[in-house]
Amino acid sequence: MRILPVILSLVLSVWLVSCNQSEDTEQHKHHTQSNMTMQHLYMLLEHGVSMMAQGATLKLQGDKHGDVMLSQSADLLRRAMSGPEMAAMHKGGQGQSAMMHHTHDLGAAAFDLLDLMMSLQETPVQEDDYRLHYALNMAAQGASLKSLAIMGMAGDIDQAMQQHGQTMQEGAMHLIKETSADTAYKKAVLKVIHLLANETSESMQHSH
Ligand SMILES: [Cu+2]
Repeated sequence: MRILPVILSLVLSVWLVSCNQSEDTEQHKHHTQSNMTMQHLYMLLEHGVSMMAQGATLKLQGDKHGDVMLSQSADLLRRAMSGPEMAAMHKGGQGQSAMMHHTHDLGAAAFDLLDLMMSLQETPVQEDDYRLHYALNMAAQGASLKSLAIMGMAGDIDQAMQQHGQTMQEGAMHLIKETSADTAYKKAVLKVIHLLANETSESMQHSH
């Protein structure tokens, strides 16, 4: 007759452990899901910056499509930074993460730069500006490759993407090496490039 309580307590403890595990799994799923959303928002932002760089170059050349690209970039930036996903993450307590801070720093710098780009006028070739736009695009594309790699969805190829992303960003840094921030415009472009090339998004990988 002693066996029954033993069995009961065993059943109970197995049940408790499995509940606990499924709770952990749920939590992990939730966490992974919001990391994934965060990376996607960050990628939208990176794409917006890449479009800005190209739009601004077209605008300097007097091409009207430049304005279209700049306004589409503005839509993308707004979608990423003030959409329902961002609001939900802040509500869920993720507003203080390093990744979130970095994303908002980048978003704010990108909006500032976009304002300046929108008032660019067609000008005779300005080597510096073209080089800066080129570097900005490279830095954004490099960051985007790295963001995709960080999500770890494609096995070994992620490593190659991460490496090429890094190469693109180093290329961007090399291009701007001799550019001095002697105008507000250059300063704004350089700021976005530096934010893109900074490694903060990598810390996401180890945060869970
Ligand atoms: Cu946020």
